[in-house]
Amino acid sequence: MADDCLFCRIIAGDIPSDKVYEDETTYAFKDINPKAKVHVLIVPKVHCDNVAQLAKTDPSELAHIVEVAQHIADDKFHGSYRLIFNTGRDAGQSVFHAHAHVLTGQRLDE
Ligand code: IU
Repeated sequence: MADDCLFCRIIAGDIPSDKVYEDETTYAFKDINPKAKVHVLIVPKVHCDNVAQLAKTDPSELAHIVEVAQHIADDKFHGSYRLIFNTGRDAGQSVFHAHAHVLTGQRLDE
């Protein structure tokens, strides 16, 4: 855990969050500034800075995050969803703990 990392502190329960899913390696909670009817952030419990680093250090956890996204979308919107990993400040990454944005719960093709 990184003490200065917001998502590490959320995972530890030091900062409250609206939990959607949790297992041994992964935590998911509602984004505080939702961009869709359902907007969930899925994060690995072990700190790493971004998805590229996660793919290198723990590819099975990255695959697991996709499984969790599918599970959420199966539950909320017949399996359709958008999965986004902002990577780098210039791409809009503002929290430097790897996380997937899952957007679902509504049509996104219009
Ligand atoms: P980004 O890809 O690093 O920009 O995503 C960070 C997200 O974290 C962003 O969508 C914020 O709304 C969200 N967030 C949050 O859910 N809870 C918080 O306390 C903070 C940011 I700060």
